[in-house]
Amino acid sequence: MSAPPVAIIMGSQSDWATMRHAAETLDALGVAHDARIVSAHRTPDRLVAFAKGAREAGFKVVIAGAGGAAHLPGMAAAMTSLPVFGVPVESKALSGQDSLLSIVQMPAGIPVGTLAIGRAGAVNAALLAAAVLALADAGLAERLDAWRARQTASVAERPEADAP
Ligand code: RP5
Repeated sequence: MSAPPVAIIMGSQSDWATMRHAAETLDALGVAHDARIVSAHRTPDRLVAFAKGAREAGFKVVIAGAGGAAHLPGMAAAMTSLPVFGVPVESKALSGQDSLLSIVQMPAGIPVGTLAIGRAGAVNAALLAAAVLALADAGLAERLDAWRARQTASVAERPEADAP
């Protein structure tokens, strides 16, 4: 059986609080996905097996979230030519700046599309994954446009005085 189009991988269970926002955004767009814990440091063999087999398994896009010394997105990208979007998870020690710099500064030749730190990055990674898949899926393109139109319609013209 072919894998769903999007793989969401993360370095630890503790990353799920961030990465669930990618999963929820894909759910809202009707994009099937599989979320897995794959640590570059603690489960390196699992990472190799996943990344080397991702295309053959049927995945089309990989979203990889990690924090701290965040090697997961880059190492995954080193072993698959599928598009890899990296989400820097907000770390306790350095507020995710360590994660961001670990993910974004890839050497030329192995790209990782790096998103913002934390929830915004997870949501946007899902939206980018959907945009890539929508290139070959007219129904998804319509759902993505509708998602964006709903977002636009939800923005008030003026702030509520007592809202946070
Ligand atoms: C990274 O180390 C993970 O991606 C996580 O963000 C960070 C901390 O992991 P835990 O100690 O919470 O498992 O590999």
